[in-house]
Amino acid sequence: MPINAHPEYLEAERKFHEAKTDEEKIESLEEMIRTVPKHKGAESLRENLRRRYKKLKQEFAKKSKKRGAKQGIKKGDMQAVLVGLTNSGKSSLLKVLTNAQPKIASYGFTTTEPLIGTLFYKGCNIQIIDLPPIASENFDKGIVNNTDTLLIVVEKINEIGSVLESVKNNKNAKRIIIVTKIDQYNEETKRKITETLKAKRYNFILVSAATNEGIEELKEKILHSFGVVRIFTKHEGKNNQKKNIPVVLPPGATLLEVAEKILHGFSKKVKYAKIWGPSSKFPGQQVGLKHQVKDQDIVEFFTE
Ligand SMILES: Nc1nc2c(ncn2[C@@H]2O[C@H](COP(=O)(O)OP(=O)(O)OP(=O)(O)O)[C@@H](O)[C@H]2O)c(=O)[nH]1
Ligand SMILES: [Mg+2]
Repeated sequence: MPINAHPEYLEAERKFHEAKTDEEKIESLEEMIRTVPKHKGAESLRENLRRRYKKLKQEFAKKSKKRGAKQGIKKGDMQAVLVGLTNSGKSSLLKVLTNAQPKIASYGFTTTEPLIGTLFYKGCNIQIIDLPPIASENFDKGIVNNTDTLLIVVEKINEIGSVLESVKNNKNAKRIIIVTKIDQYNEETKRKITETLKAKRYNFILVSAATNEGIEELKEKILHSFGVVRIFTKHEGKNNQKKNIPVVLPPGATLLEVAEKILHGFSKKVKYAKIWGPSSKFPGQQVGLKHQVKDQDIVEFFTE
Protein backbone atom coordinates (compact mmCIF):
# COMPACT_ATOMS: atom_id res chain seq x y z
CA MET A 1 0.00 0.00 0.00
CA PRO A 2 1.75 3.20 -1.17
CA ILE A 3 0.24 5.41 1.50
CA ASN A 4 1.84 3.46 4.41
CA ALA A 5 -1.33 3.09 6.42
CA HIS A 6 -1.20 2.28 10.16
CA PRO A 7 -2.48 -1.08 11.39
CA GLU A 8 -5.37 0.74 13.14
CA TYR A 9 -6.46 2.14 9.83
CA LEU A 10 -6.28 -1.25 8.13
CA GLU A 11 -8.27 -2.79 10.96
CA ALA A 12 -10.94 -0.08 10.63
CA GLU A 13 -11.05 -0.65 6.90
CA ARG A 14 -11.56 -4.38 7.42
CA LYS A 15 -14.42 -3.64 9.83
CA PHE A 16 -15.97 -1.32 7.29
CA HIS A 17 -16.05 -4.01 4.62
CA GLU A 18 -17.54 -6.50 7.03
CA ALA A 19 -20.12 -4.08 8.44
CA LYS A 20 -23.70 -5.27 8.12
CA THR A 21 -25.67 -2.30 9.40
CA ASP A 22 -25.47 1.39 8.51
CA GLU A 23 -24.49 2.17 12.09
CA GLU A 24 -21.52 -0.21 11.88
CA LYS A 25 -20.47 1.27 8.54
CA ILE A 26 -20.57 4.81 9.88
CA GLU A 27 -18.69 3.83 13.00
CA SER A 28 -15.85 2.12 11.16
CA LEU A 29 -15.64 4.91 8.61
CA GLU A 30 -15.22 7.40 11.45
CA GLU A 31 -12.42 5.22 12.80
CA MET A 32 -10.79 5.20 9.33
CA ILE A 33 -10.95 8.99 9.16
CA ARG A 34 -9.36 9.23 12.60
CA THR A 35 -6.49 6.86 11.76
CA VAL A 36 -5.87 7.68 8.10
CA PRO A 37 -2.26 8.78 7.37
CA LYS A 38 -1.90 12.55 7.65
CA HIS A 39 0.91 12.97 5.08
CA LYS A 40 0.44 14.61 1.72
CA GLY A 41 0.52 11.37 -0.26
CA ALA A 42 -2.77 10.30 1.37
CA GLU A 43 -4.62 13.52 0.60
CA SER A 44 -6.92 12.07 -2.05
CA LEU A 45 -7.68 9.12 0.21
CA ARG A 46 -8.69 11.49 3.01
CA GLU A 47 -10.89 13.42 0.63
CA ASN A 48 -12.47 10.19 -0.61
CA LEU A 49 -13.21 9.04 2.93
CA ARG A 50 -14.85 12.35 3.84
CA ARG A 51 -17.07 12.17 0.77
CA ARG A 52 -18.15 8.60 1.52
CA TYR A 53 -18.83 9.52 5.13
CA LYS A 54 -21.04 12.46 4.18
CA LYS A 55 -23.01 10.39 1.69
CA LEU A 56 -23.52 7.54 4.14
CA LYS A 57 -24.70 9.93 6.84
CA GLN A 58 -27.20 11.52 4.46
CA GLU A 59 -28.58 8.17 3.35
CA PHE A 60 -28.84 7.03 6.93
CA ALA A 61 -30.73 10.18 7.96
CA LYS A 62 -33.16 9.69 5.09
CA LYS A 63 -33.81 6.08 6.04
CA SER A 64 -34.36 6.88 9.72
CA LYS A 65 -36.80 9.61 8.76
CA LYS A 66 -38.80 7.16 6.69
CA ARG A 67 -38.77 4.61 9.51
CA GLY A 68 -39.84 7.28 11.98
CA ALA A 69 -42.78 8.33 9.81
CA LYS A 70 -44.02 4.78 9.55
CA GLN A 71 -43.73 4.26 13.26
CA GLY A 72 -45.63 7.45 13.97
CA ILE A 73 -48.73 5.54 14.98
CA LYS A 74 -51.43 7.76 16.41
CA LYS A 75 -52.85 5.97 19.38
CA GLY A 76 -56.59 5.34 19.29
CA ASP A 77 -58.89 5.57 22.34
CA MET A 78 -58.76 1.82 22.69
CA GLN A 79 -55.55 0.14 21.63
CA ALA A 80 -54.22 -3.39 21.95
CA VAL A 81 -50.82 -4.65 20.80
CA LEU A 82 -49.89 -8.16 19.67
CA VAL A 83 -46.56 -9.31 21.10
CA GLY A 84 -44.81 -12.65 20.88
CA LEU A 85 -41.98 -14.69 19.46
CA THR A 86 -41.53 -15.03 15.72
CA ASN A 87 -43.99 -17.41 14.04
CA SER A 88 -46.29 -17.50 17.07
CA GLY A 89 -49.20 -16.40 14.86
CA LYS A 90 -49.58 -12.67 15.62
CA SER A 91 -50.15 -11.51 12.07
CA SER A 92 -52.66 -14.30 11.49
CA LEU A 93 -54.62 -13.00 14.47
CA LEU A 94 -54.46 -9.43 13.18
CA LYS A 95 -55.94 -10.74 9.95
CA VAL A 96 -58.90 -12.53 11.54
CA LEU A 97 -59.60 -9.76 14.05
CA THR A 98 -59.31 -6.68 11.85
CA ASN A 99 -59.54 -5.26 8.35
CA ALA A 100 -55.74 -5.36 7.91
CA GLN A 101 -53.99 -7.56 5.34
CA PRO A 102 -50.67 -8.52 6.94
CA LYS A 103 -48.03 -10.72 5.42
CA ILE A 104 -48.14 -14.20 6.93
CA ALA A 105 -45.45 -16.82 6.41
CA SER A 106 -43.96 -19.91 7.98
CA TYR A 107 -40.40 -18.57 7.90
CA GLY A 108 -39.19 -16.43 10.78
CA PHE A 109 -39.26 -12.63 11.14
CA THR A 110 -41.98 -12.03 8.59
CA THR A 111 -43.33 -8.82 10.11
CA THR A 112 -40.70 -6.11 9.92
CA GLU A 113 -42.63 -3.06 11.03
CA PRO A 114 -45.72 -2.26 13.11
CA LEU A 115 -49.00 -2.66 11.25
CA ILE A 116 -52.35 -1.24 12.36
CA GLY A 117 -55.75 -2.83 11.95
CA THR A 118 -59.17 -1.83 13.23
CA LEU A 119 -61.42 -4.26 15.03
CA PHE A 120 -65.06 -3.16 14.69
CA TYR A 121 -66.84 -4.76 17.57
CA LYS A 122 -70.16 -3.95 19.24
CA GLY A 123 -70.09 -0.45 17.86
CA CYS A 124 -66.51 0.26 18.96
CA ASN A 125 -63.43 0.90 16.87
CA ILE A 126 -60.52 -0.85 18.53
CA GLN A 127 -57.02 -0.26 17.24
CA ILE A 128 -54.92 -3.41 17.07
CA ILE A 129 -51.23 -3.29 16.30
CA ASP A 130 -49.18 -6.19 14.99
CA LEU A 131 -45.52 -5.84 15.95
CA PRO A 132 -42.37 -7.47 14.63
CA PRO A 133 -41.37 -10.34 16.92
CA ILE A 134 -39.65 -9.62 20.23
CA ALA A 135 -36.18 -10.60 19.02
CA SER A 136 -36.41 -8.29 15.98
CA GLU A 137 -34.42 -5.07 15.95
CA ASN A 138 -37.67 -3.34 14.97
CA PHE A 139 -39.60 -4.57 18.01
CA ASP A 140 -41.14 -1.29 19.15
CA LYS A 141 -40.80 -0.77 22.89
CA GLY A 142 -42.42 2.66 22.67
CA ILE A 143 -45.68 1.21 21.41
CA VAL A 144 -45.54 -1.62 23.95
CA ASN A 145 -44.97 0.75 26.85
CA ASN A 146 -47.83 3.08 25.98
CA THR A 147 -50.59 0.72 25.03
CA ASP A 148 -53.76 -0.11 27.00
CA THR A 149 -53.83 -3.85 26.42
CA LEU A 150 -51.07 -6.33 25.69
CA LEU A 151 -52.05 -9.38 23.68
CA ILE A 152 -49.43 -11.99 24.61
CA VAL A 153 -49.47 -14.43 21.70
CA VAL A 154 -47.92 -17.88 22.20
CA GLU A 155 -48.06 -21.20 20.43
CA LYS A 156 -46.73 -23.09 23.45
CA ILE A 157 -47.27 -22.15 27.05
CA ASN A 158 -43.57 -22.28 27.89
CA GLU A 159 -43.15 -19.12 25.78
CA ILE A 160 -45.30 -17.06 28.15
CA GLY A 161 -42.55 -16.24 30.65
CA SER A 162 -40.14 -14.70 28.19
CA VAL A 163 -42.85 -12.72 26.40
CA LEU A 164 -44.12 -11.28 29.68
CA GLU A 165 -40.54 -10.45 30.61
CA SER A 166 -40.11 -8.37 27.45
CA VAL A 167 -43.18 -6.23 28.21
CA LYS A 168 -42.60 -5.84 31.94
CA ASN A 169 -41.94 -2.08 31.69
CA ASN A 170 -45.58 -1.44 30.94
CA LYS A 171 -47.07 -1.64 34.40
CA ASN A 172 -50.55 -0.35 33.50
CA ALA A 173 -51.67 -2.34 30.50
CA LYS A 174 -54.07 -5.25 30.87
CA ARG A 175 -52.61 -8.53 29.69
CA ILE A 176 -54.43 -11.23 27.78
CA ILE A 177 -52.54 -14.48 27.21
CA ILE A 178 -53.55 -15.90 23.84
CA VAL A 179 -52.60 -19.50 23.13
CA THR A 180 -53.09 -19.78 19.41
CA LYS A 181 -53.00 -22.51 16.73
CA ILE A 182 -55.07 -24.77 19.01
CA ASP A 183 -56.44 -26.53 15.92
CA GLN A 184 -53.22 -28.56 16.26
CA TYR A 185 -54.23 -29.94 19.65
CA ASN A 186 -56.72 -32.58 20.72
CA GLU A 187 -59.31 -32.00 23.47
CA GLU A 188 -57.14 -33.60 26.13
CA THR A 189 -54.18 -31.29 25.41
CA LYS A 190 -56.47 -28.23 25.37
CA ARG A 191 -57.90 -29.26 28.72
CA LYS A 192 -54.39 -29.55 30.19
CA ILE A 193 -53.36 -26.15 28.87
CA THR A 194 -56.54 -24.61 30.27
CA GLU A 195 -55.91 -26.10 33.69
CA THR A 196 -52.30 -24.96 33.83
CA LEU A 197 -53.19 -21.39 32.90
CA LYS A 198 -56.16 -21.30 35.29
CA ALA A 199 -53.86 -22.38 38.12
CA LYS A 200 -51.59 -19.46 37.30
CA ARG A 201 -54.60 -17.13 37.39
CA TYR A 202 -53.85 -15.69 33.97
CA ASN A 203 -56.46 -13.87 31.94
CA PHE A 204 -56.17 -16.22 28.98
CA ILE A 205 -57.90 -17.70 25.98
CA LEU A 206 -57.29 -20.54 23.54
CA VAL A 207 -57.86 -19.63 19.88
CA SER A 208 -57.17 -20.66 16.32
CA ALA A 209 -56.77 -18.26 13.43
CA ALA A 210 -57.22 -21.22 11.10
CA THR A 211 -60.63 -22.39 12.36
CA ASN A 212 -61.75 -19.19 14.17
CA GLU A 213 -62.24 -21.15 17.38
CA GLY A 214 -62.30 -18.74 20.33
CA ILE A 215 -62.04 -15.63 18.16
CA GLU A 216 -65.44 -14.13 19.12
CA GLU A 217 -64.64 -14.69 22.77
CA LEU A 218 -61.26 -13.04 22.26
CA LYS A 219 -62.96 -9.96 20.78
CA GLU A 220 -65.16 -9.75 23.86
CA LYS A 221 -62.12 -10.08 26.14
CA ILE A 222 -60.29 -7.33 24.28
CA LEU A 223 -63.24 -4.94 24.54
CA HIS A 224 -63.71 -5.87 28.18
CA SER A 225 -60.03 -5.11 28.89
CA PHE A 226 -60.63 -1.40 28.32
CA GLY A 227 -63.21 -1.38 31.10
CA VAL A 228 -65.62 0.62 28.97
CA VAL A 229 -69.37 0.92 29.33
CA ARG A 230 -71.52 0.85 26.20
CA ILE A 231 -74.79 2.70 26.31
CA PHE A 232 -77.49 2.25 23.69
CA THR A 233 -80.21 4.77 22.97
CA LYS A 234 -83.78 3.70 22.57
CA HIS A 235 -85.04 3.69 19.02
CA GLU A 236 -87.96 6.09 18.50
CA GLY A 237 -91.21 4.15 18.44
CA LYS A 238 -89.54 0.76 18.33
CA ASN A 239 -89.31 -1.77 21.08
CA ASN A 240 -86.45 -1.07 23.41
CA GLN A 241 -84.62 -4.33 22.75
CA LYS A 242 -83.66 -3.14 19.30
CA LYS A 243 -80.15 -1.79 19.75
CA ASN A 244 -78.25 0.76 17.72
CA ILE A 245 -74.60 1.76 17.80
CA PRO A 246 -73.66 2.48 21.41
CA VAL A 247 -71.79 5.39 22.87
CA VAL A 248 -68.69 4.15 24.62
CA LEU A 249 -67.60 5.75 27.87
CA PRO A 250 -65.10 5.11 30.62
CA PRO A 251 -66.19 3.15 33.67
CA GLY A 252 -68.19 5.14 36.23
CA ALA A 253 -69.70 7.47 33.62
CA THR A 254 -73.03 9.21 34.35
CA LEU A 255 -76.03 9.88 32.14
CA LEU A 256 -74.86 13.48 31.81
CA GLU A 257 -71.75 12.26 29.97
CA VAL A 258 -73.90 10.02 27.78
CA ALA A 259 -76.16 12.99 26.95
CA GLU A 260 -73.15 15.20 26.15
CA LYS A 261 -71.77 12.63 23.78
CA ILE A 262 -75.06 12.12 21.97
CA LEU A 263 -76.50 15.63 22.02
CA HIS A 264 -73.29 17.63 21.67
CA GLY A 265 -73.91 20.62 23.95
CA PHE A 266 -77.69 20.27 24.07
CA SER A 267 -77.58 18.09 27.17
CA LYS A 268 -78.78 21.07 29.28
CA LYS A 269 -82.19 20.68 27.66
CA VAL A 270 -82.53 17.16 29.01
CA LYS A 271 -84.82 17.05 32.06
CA TYR A 272 -84.82 13.36 32.79
CA ALA A 273 -84.21 9.98 31.26
CA LYS A 274 -85.67 6.53 31.25
CA ILE A 275 -83.38 3.60 31.53
CA TRP A 276 -83.50 -0.13 30.76
CA GLY A 277 -80.82 -2.69 31.52
CA PRO A 278 -78.20 -3.46 34.17
CA SER A 279 -78.28 -0.12 36.03
CA SER A 280 -82.11 0.15 36.20
CA LYS A 281 -84.15 -1.12 39.14
CA PHE A 282 -86.94 -2.00 36.70
CA PRO A 283 -87.38 -1.57 32.94
CA GLY A 284 -88.06 2.04 32.00
CA GLN A 285 -87.07 3.48 35.39
CA GLN A 286 -87.08 7.28 35.39
CA VAL A 287 -83.73 8.72 36.51
CA GLY A 288 -81.81 12.01 36.64
CA LEU A 289 -78.61 12.85 34.82
CA LYS A 290 -76.42 12.04 37.82
CA HIS A 291 -77.41 8.40 37.46
CA GLN A 292 -74.36 6.17 36.96
CA VAL A 293 -74.72 3.96 33.92
CA LYS A 294 -73.62 0.37 33.46
CA ASP A 295 -72.43 -1.53 30.42
CA GLN A 296 -75.30 -2.45 28.06
CA ASP A 297 -77.83 0.03 29.48
CA ILE A 298 -80.45 1.40 27.09
CA VAL A 299 -81.47 5.00 27.63
CA GLU A 300 -84.10 7.43 26.40
CA PHE A 301 -83.77 11.19 27.03
CA PHE A 302 -86.70 13.56 27.62
CA THR A 303 -86.52 17.33 27.31
CA GLU A 304 -89.68 18.19 29.27
N1 LIG B 1 -52.44 -24.44 12.20
C1 LIG B 1 -52.36 -23.13 12.41
N2 LIG B 1 -51.34 -22.43 11.86
C2 LIG B 1 -51.29 -21.09 12.10
C3 LIG B 1 -52.27 -20.42 12.89
N3 LIG B 1 -51.94 -19.12 12.97
C4 LIG B 1 -50.82 -18.97 12.25
N4 LIG B 1 -50.41 -20.15 11.72
C5 LIG B 1 -49.21 -20.37 10.87
O1 LIG B 1 -48.06 -20.01 11.60
C6 LIG B 1 -47.08 -19.38 10.76
C7 LIG B 1 -46.69 -18.02 11.31
O2 LIG B 1 -47.81 -17.16 11.30
P1 LIG B 1 -47.69 -15.57 11.38
O3 LIG B 1 -49.06 -15.06 11.65
O4 LIG B 1 -46.99 -15.03 10.21
O5 LIG B 1 -46.76 -15.43 12.68
P2 LIG B 1 -46.15 -14.09 13.32
O6 LIG B 1 -46.20 -14.25 14.80
O7 LIG B 1 -46.81 -12.88 12.76
O8 LIG B 1 -44.64 -14.18 12.83
P3 LIG B 1 -43.55 -12.98 12.76
O9 LIG B 1 -44.11 -11.89 11.91
O10 LIG B 1 -42.33 -13.60 12.19
O11 LIG B 1 -43.32 -12.52 14.17
C8 LIG B 1 -47.74 -19.31 9.38
O12 LIG B 1 -47.28 -20.39 8.63
C9 LIG B 1 -49.22 -19.45 9.66
O13 LIG B 1 -49.94 -20.00 8.60
C10 LIG B 1 -53.35 -21.21 13.43
O14 LIG B 1 -54.25 -20.75 14.14
N5 LIG B 1 -53.33 -22.55 13.15
MG1 LIG C 1 -46.03 -11.34 11.74
